[in-house]
Amino acid sequence: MKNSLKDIAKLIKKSSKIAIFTHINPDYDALGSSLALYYACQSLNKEVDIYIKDELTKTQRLLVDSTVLKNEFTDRQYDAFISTDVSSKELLGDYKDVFINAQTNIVIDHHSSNELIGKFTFREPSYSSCSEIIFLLIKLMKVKITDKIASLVYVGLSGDTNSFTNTNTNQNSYYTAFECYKYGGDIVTINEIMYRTQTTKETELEKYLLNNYQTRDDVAYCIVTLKTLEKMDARKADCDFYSSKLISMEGINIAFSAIESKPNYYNLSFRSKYGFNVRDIASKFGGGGHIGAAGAKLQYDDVDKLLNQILKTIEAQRVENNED
Ligand SMILES: [Mn+2]
Repeated sequence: MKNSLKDIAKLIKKSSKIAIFTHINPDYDALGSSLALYYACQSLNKEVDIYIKDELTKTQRLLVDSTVLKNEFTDRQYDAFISTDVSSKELLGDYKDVFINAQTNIVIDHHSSNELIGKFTFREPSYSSCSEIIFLLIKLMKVKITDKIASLVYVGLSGDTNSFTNTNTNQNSYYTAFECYKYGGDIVTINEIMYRTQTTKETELEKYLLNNYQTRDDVAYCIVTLKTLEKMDARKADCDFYSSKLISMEGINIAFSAIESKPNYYNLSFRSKYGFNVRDIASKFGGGGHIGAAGAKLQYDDVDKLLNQILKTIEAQRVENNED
């Protein structure tokens, strides 16, 4: 059953102890949506904790205060458990059981999925980011929107639209951006950090990408093994920009990266140009996401076979979708 945001706002207002969760390997929208909600609950004098286990990237740490994040779950006495931007149980990581077994769990999301349903669920794929939904929710909660909240919403919105260039960008994306600016969001600094700050490590990783990407017809891809990551002293999250970078290439309609995050475990990240669907491809590997940006995680012993499997799946899916 789908609940209204108004119901959820009321429920949160009634709760005094709240736990907030988002997806593993958090991206900007995961961080923006969960933390904006965290500060909103705090301003209503709620006792609120936010659980994120993954270590944030250097860039992410410039945008959010990582010291408020908790990673050890010891206390189950919350009135409400809320997840933001989480489309499936698996993406809750170590908090999966805690969240699913909670008495009052609330799912707020913008993926077209029905793999995670809470006692209360608001899921609306027409929003380009979950942060936009959280922004509406916060308004319904009658929270005073601070510059900090406006900045976090903007971080999530900008992240999921890739600065308003992904095909999911719509009028509400721009309207929310306008509102974030109006409420004092630090747009200039956020843009500087997200799009104009490249660490030396990122430059090295980009160099690796440009030297090692491959193409097959209109598909571009890059495989990164654990050995390579270790050699570059990098983590999977540091390579998250690979698929977005590759999709911008002329003549490329589908791009992906396969990054080995632990021995024989690969994270796939897909991007497509307008008119091409990568969500259906990711879902063939047990993942999901959006038409233009999707991902999956899987175990595979042989990297060459994995690559073959991905390329075959892309072809098969295109036949099914009737894409040229
Ligand atoms: Mn999102």
